[in-house]
Amino acid sequence: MKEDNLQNLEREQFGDNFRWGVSTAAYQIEGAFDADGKGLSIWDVFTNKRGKVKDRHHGQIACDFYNCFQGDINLIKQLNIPDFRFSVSWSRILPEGTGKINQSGIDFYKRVIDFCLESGITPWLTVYHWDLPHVLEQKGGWTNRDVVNWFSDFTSICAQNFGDTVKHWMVMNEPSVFTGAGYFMGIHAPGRRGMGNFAPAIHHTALSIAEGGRILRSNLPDAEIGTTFSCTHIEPYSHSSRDHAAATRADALLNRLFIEPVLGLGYPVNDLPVLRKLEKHIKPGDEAKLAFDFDFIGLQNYTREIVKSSFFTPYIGARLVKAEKRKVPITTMGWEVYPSAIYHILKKFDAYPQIRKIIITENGAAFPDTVEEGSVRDEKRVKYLQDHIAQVLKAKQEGCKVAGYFVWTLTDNFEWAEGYHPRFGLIYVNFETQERIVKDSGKWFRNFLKS
Ligand code: IFM
Repeated sequence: MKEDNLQNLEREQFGDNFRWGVSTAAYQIEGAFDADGKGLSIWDVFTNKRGKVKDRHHGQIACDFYNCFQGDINLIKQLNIPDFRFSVSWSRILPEGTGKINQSGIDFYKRVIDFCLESGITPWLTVYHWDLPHVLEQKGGWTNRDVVNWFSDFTSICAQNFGDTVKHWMVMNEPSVFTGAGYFMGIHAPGRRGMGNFAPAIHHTALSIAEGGRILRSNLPDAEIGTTFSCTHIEPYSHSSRDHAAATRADALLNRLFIEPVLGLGYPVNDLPVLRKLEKHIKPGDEAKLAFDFDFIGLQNYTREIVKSSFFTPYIGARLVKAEKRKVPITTMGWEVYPSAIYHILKKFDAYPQIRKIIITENGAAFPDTVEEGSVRDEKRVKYLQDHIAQVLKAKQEGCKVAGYFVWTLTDNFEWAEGYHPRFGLIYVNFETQERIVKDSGKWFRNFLKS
């Protein structure tokens, strides 16, 4: 898209029905980790271990959204953002993972939802954003097939308690990240490693996504039901057939592993033969159970990756060529700033006839923001958002079935293994005082949404 088109970027170009929002997740913002009967989650336990999270940061207080939610929802309103995506903490609702409901947990989310509705903001609820109850991890977590039943019960409880007021649902957030980082690489909670953990975690998560969809649909026939996936635009390092094959394997792992089973296409075993290791966890009848016809698919894109063949990388035979080494512009996360990635991802998934509607459920960037004279002049983030929204518009104008865009994220928050260092928010948070300052990016988004 040309620069002059960018200057003219206006909300109206997307049409009246296009959804605009901001996304968050319970553990990253709520704090109040043991308040009012909440049980521990795997992130409460993981952050307590030495060497897991930078500077031993944790989410015990985070943005104190548990106590500050009214102020934060007021800020969403001030920024003219119509839709608010948040997740519910499983261990706040079911401290033991299953069984007895903690009514205070239910009441908290009801207060959040009601306050959104009173403020004219539409709530979008994610059932699971990575914070499994610790007691369930002690029983094997996502490697134990019983998790499908535990998750189903939790999903039913959410549907029954919040379904009368919440009309937009997402079953899970980025399954490839929490299974890959948490059960293969050990860099996210619960910190497990290896294929012996990863393979069952993949299959039980995939079954739970589809089952969660079925439970929400049967309880809430009028609700719009989706689930979200992380997607990275992948390019081979060179024209060599080895690098092309490596890029195909990386694409199967990072982009197709969870989406294709949901769409009824099964796991991408042909392009990623190591997925044969899932076979011993697949029971008769499972293949059909993996599919569910979601109303929308949430795609979350931040960057692209360049992939090189690597004989020494087990299972996948491919490695990512770090953006830092490629001398390209990067964010605090070390991710390349490459706006057309979101366009390529939209085109890629638009080509699947099984997908009815796409929503960009996350996109955003972390940069090293500073407060000067009470302001945060984050022009890199303003440009990042403008350039990415322009790419979404380009895809939409070419007929892509994209129907919404949510910024990651509202306030600076706990960025998992990176702690509080990366700041992704439209709103700056002073974590000592909990003061909020709307950044220039927040002001830009407010004006864009008003237009
Ligand atoms: O903070 C995360 C979020 O929890 C899931 N998607 C990517 C974001 C940025 O890393």
